[in-house]
Amino acid sequence: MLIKRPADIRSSEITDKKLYLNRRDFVRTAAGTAVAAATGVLGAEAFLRAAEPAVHGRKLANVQKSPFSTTEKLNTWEEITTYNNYYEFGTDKESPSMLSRNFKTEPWTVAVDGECNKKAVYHLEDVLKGQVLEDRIYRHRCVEAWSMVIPWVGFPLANFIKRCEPTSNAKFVEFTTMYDPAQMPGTRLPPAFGGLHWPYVEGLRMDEAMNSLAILGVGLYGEVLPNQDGAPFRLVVPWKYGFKSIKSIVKIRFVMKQPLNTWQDQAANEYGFYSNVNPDVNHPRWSQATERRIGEFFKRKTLMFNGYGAQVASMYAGMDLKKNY
Ligand SMILES: Nc1nc2c(c(=O)[nH]1)N[C@H]1C(S)=C(S)[C@@H](COP(=O)(O)O)O[C@H]1N2
Ligand SMILES: [Mo]
Repeated sequence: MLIKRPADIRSSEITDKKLYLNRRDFVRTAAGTAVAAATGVLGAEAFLRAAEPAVHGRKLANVQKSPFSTTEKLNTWEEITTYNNYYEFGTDKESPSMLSRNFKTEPWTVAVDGECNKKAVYHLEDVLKGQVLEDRIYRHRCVEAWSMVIPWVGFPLANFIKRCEPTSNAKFVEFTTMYDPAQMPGTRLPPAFGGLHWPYVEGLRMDEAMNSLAILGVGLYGEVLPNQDGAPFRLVVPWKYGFKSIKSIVKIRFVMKQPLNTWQDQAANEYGFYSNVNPDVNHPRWSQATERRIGEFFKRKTLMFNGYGAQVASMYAGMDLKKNY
């Protein structure tokens, strides 16, 4: 995600991961005071050490295959765990792999609130109880015009929503990420250094949340989620830009009004509520027509709804997707 960029960067270069607050470039080009400030906040580790793939975690048992999986070539464990967007652990792609290592994800609770009958604070084990875990190999398209293919493990969000018994007033679902400055150095960054308004919030319209493609992800490559990928559980909505797939969820709230999601709040001219992948609606500062699959050299054409139109396009029939971006 890119909020600011130096005026001399051409938009065609925007997707180059080295350009935005990358440790090396940052150290090379930023004023000394900025480096000192950010080093103080994020820790010298963020600048001195290289990204490290996640150590392997617990295997998840009885994972079923999903008919919704793509057969495209998977991105590697190393790619998926060293190239992350997770601003709570730094604004560049490598920091989350380094700075989230000691993030505590057990025990974990999630508060269910708002327009539903089963308001409660649930232990994650109870959220998972009775859920059939599935392998869901999905394309993952970031608004910064890169993509990956990720073998998630998760279960349909709809299954959990039904258990919460939303009332007829529930028109949207709002999700909130953990906010813990003691554990999340990125949340201590002032906005001038890329910090966001915390906590990170995302939302889906009720029918989107109930769509069978939307899952709560608890793992990847058959193992529990690494911290940098949103442990212990996160949303995965593959027809939308990556930022909709909120990580480390601590609250799920059923609401009547469309939630103000973090990136819209941050830059309403650049990010909307729907954020469906759409090659015809460019970001104001760069094109969405193509994408770079991490690990590939040539760019690919971006597909409408990230290639998931057959499952999701009908939800937007009659909507102007250029206005509702
Ligand atoms: N809480 C939180 N969730 C987040 C983000 C974030 O910064 N904070 N970044 C989003 C963005 S922009 C993307 S592309 C995906 C990246 O997921 P991945 O690192 O598992 O590939 O996470 C999304 N979820
Ligand atoms: Mo993203």
